[in-house]
Amino acid sequence: MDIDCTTSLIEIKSQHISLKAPHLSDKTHSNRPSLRPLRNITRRKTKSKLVTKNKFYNPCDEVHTKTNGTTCGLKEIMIGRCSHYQYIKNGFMQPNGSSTKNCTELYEVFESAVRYKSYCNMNMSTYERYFELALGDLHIINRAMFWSGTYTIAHTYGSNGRNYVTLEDTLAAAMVDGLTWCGKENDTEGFDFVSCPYSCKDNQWADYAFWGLASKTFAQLAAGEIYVVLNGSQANGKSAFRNNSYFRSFELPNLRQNGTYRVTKVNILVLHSPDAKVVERCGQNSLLELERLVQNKGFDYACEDDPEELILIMCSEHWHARECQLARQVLRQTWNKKLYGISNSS
Ligand code: N1C
Repeated sequence: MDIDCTTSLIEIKSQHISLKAPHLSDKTHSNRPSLRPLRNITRRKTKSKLVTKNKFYNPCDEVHTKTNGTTCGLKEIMIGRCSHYQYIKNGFMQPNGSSTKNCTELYEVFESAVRYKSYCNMNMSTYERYFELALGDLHIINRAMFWSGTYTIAHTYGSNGRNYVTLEDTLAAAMVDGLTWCGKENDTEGFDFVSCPYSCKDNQWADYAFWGLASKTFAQLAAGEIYVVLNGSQANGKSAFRNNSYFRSFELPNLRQNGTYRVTKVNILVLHSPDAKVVERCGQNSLLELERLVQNKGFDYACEDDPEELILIMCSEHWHARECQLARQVLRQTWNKKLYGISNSS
């Protein structure tokens, strides 16, 4: 299955690259661990009811209970999301001729990888069959979008796969995005619904078993020109292209260098938040290192600071930022001209 630029609803020009949002690094719906030494893992926890570890108490007896463990109704949610995905995305994510997935089978493959298994025994091959089945025949041509430190804007601009395709727009990730799960040995349910470990001190790969492989697989599906949205105004001395990022650890190393579906060009978009300090621009510091790595892999490299579309999206949510004031006035005048034929009416 190919997701080609021809299926895109907008025209994509490689020299003009686009994205969204003022809060560049906001993340939502994530239970993914950050790529840090394990003791520093800062996985987001959902607000939960206090649930005690009582052998006979099943927190999921109450509908919609949120715990620190496996999401109640995991199976139903995953199968429901899968069916919904195939219904909704048919057309632009799954062009004619692509195979429809059997959602129950997909869930069962996922479940067999994790149920009754100890979380800390997971590794980067645990979910291989799941990704193979969910994404095996997919190629994302000229539309794959990677990001680091720019979750919100990248997803807004990507527009749920209509413009660009992020990892979360793929079936394999969409089925579990924002959910939590962990297996439990010697248990009737085979899942721990009370609490999941946040890290495994003897096996850091357990923490990346799913999302590490998801990122790696997504990178292997990307073909042609790809887009990477980076944050050039990171706080706390963080660089735009930083060590320990998923992008650097799992995605960049796995971009295809050969074959029909190889990556040809890497388009970097560096964003600077309105009202925030500029920390790095194209051609500076960590972006130089990125350029070197990309070229060593034989890909063309382009870097653009703040493409206009992205400035507009950033300003749309930050109208009051100093940098957006003038743009706002000019837009008002232009629209007035369009509406009334004059540029200065209020
Ligand atoms: O570490 P990052 O960025 O470089 O990871 C981003 C990179 C993207 O291109 C995605 O394909 O890796 C993938 N990815 C996600 O899709 C994702 N959704 C939510 C990686 N991490 C993801 N998260 C959460 O954001 C997770 O908790 C992880 O630790 C952060 C990483 O975000 P980042 O530093 O902005």
